[in-house]
Amino acid sequence: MTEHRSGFACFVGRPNTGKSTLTNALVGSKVAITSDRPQTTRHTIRGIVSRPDAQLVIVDTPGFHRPRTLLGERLNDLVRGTLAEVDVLGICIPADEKIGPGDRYIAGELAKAKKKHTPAVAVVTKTDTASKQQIAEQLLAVATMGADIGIEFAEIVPVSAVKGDQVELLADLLTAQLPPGPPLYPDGELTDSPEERMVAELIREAALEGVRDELPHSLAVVVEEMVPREGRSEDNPLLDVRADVYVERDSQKGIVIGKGGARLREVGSTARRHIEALLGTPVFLDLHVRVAKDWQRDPKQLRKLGF
Ligand SMILES: Nc1nc2c(ncn2[C@@H]2O[C@H](COP(=O)(O)OP(=O)(O)OP(=O)(O)O)[C@@H](O)[C@H]2O)c(=O)[nH]1
Ligand SMILES: [Mg+2]
Repeated sequence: MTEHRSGFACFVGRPNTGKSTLTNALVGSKVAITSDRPQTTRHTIRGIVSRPDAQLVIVDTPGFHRPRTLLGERLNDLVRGTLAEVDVLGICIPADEKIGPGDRYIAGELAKAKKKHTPAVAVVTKTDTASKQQIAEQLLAVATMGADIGIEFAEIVPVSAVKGDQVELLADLLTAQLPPGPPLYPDGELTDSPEERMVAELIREAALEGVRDELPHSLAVVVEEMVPREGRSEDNPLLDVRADVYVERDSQKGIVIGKGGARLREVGSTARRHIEALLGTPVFLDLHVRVAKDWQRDPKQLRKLGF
């Protein structure tokens, strides 16, 4: 029998490179919300992969971005802190996009963290969107970038989280970099995110669908209350969830609510289905849209919204 291993791997990378989708694929369950809007992830989210020989905890991060607001700066600090704490670093670079300054900047941040001898793995994501030749070229380009920056990747792995290609292999390769140790979380636990955070995220994910420009960045969700409806019998429960959807300007409020409230109703019913699936109980979801003026730049508001 081999020795049991356990520890943490984190994913960094430009916005939209598939970090959260890959985290979910590795865990085999949706622990992080995903969207085609950049900067979807705003917290570090731990997804737990338990196997007989190892427990691999994936830390999905907001990536790294050019900070334009106080929120952006806070998120970058959060990611930097995570890099210093994990056992193996993962950088995600999509197969279908040329390597750019953003990737090189992030690889540079990894190189700094790697000074502490943390191994780094490069993941070429979204291989289902690229030809074999494109993938081969990207693997080479990633190795070249690593050499330029002075970071030697322990592995460079092509994966498709959507198709499930090579996801198992990536789990094996990350696990191989972990130190020996006992499980860190109880078997069967998939994430340590509090339920209220997960519920808020599912609402934000539904609200992100179909909004454009600056609005995705302006959205924040806070769950104010989650209580079982009184007077319900045990076999007919209902959970009352009351949540606030925040935007930054009055003009955005109307967009989120939609004509006659149509859009908000749609967001509510999509989110409710996902929350019911997560919690395994029928839910009554009560959403309110509120304005928190320029919250991304305001320390007080950021605190209120959980950053
Ligand atoms: N075709 C394809 N699309 C993918 C794959 N992985 C992710 N995507 C898509 O890429 C977009 C971004 O995915 P996310 O997982 O949210 O990316 P992220 O890196 O976590 O993004 P941020 O949290 O904003 O930094 C979504 O529309 C995903 O559906 C993949 O393997 N194949
Ligand atoms: Mg993400």
